[in-house]
Amino acid sequence: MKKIVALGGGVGAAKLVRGLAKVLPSENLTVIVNVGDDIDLYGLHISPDLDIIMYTLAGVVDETKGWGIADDTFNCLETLGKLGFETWFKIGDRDLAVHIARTKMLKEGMKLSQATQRLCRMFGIKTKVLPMSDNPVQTKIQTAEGLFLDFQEYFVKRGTMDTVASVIFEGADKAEPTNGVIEEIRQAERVIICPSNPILSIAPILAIKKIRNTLETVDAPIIGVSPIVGGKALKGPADRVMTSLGFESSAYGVAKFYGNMLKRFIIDEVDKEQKKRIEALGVKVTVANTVMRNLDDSVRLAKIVVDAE
Ligand code: FO1
Repeated sequence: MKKIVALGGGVGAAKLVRGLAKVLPSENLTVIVNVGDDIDLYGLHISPDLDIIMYTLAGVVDETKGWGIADDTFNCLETLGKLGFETWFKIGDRDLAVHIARTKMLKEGMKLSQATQRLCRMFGIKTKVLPMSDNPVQTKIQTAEGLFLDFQEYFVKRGTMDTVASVIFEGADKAEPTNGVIEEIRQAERVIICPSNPILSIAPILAIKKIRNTLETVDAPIIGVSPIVGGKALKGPADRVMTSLGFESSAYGVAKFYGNMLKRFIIDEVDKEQKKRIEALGVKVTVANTVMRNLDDSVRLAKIVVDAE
């Protein structure tokens, strides 16, 4: 059975990872997760992308939103609002328990990767979930109007309304990959770049030099899945961010963004006419139905990803 490393961010990655976890033995799957979206709120350390992956693998995610815990209540947030705190980041009561537990572990001296391992164990998750780094990396957004925003301010507070002029991964130049990340990539029989936002979810992982260098020199094929279908992002602002940063908002544009790192790119059937253009970049192409509306879709796409040569 193939050993697979998947790189990803939030909801799109979680959907594919859920499928991969169904088709692979747990010891054969490692997920390396973006932490550039992490935020400190009310004294708590929140790692939204790690949480989305964990909740999805544990089967407790709010399927409608793709983040947060299903059937959560918001009593704490409501009271915080009454006490005059900002409440734009919608943390549910059960979700809050995870942030409290994580923050306590970090305060006691655990690394983020150790806290993640403990949380995964508590949720009964056997897949190895690794933050890309134990060091802080903060995604910052410079807007066309000259604002300099924290990622969640751009994403949630302002609802991605700003035109992105540039993206900075603060701390990435000094960040080390989490222990085990490089070895996992080197030992993998294939590396999957999940259908996550290339610029906001995958680029922060690639901004860690040792991870990028390893991916650029690894023998295992790197297989990407396009998060852009028919020119539009399946979720979030990837299409607009690609355009504002000068990339074509298309499967081709994403393949070009990843450059010669990619061995194969999986694009949606609606984009099949882009196959030849992408192949001209030196990337093999698989055309498939890539939209994951339910677990069956995730499993179907996971099988395609695992079997693609
Ligand atoms: N996403 C939103 O669009 N709105 C929210 O209020 C929000 C709250 C939130 C709380 C905890 C958590 O773990 C994730 C949360 N997310 C929310 C998701 C998250 O901000 C983004 O989806 C990712 O950072 C992008 O991958």
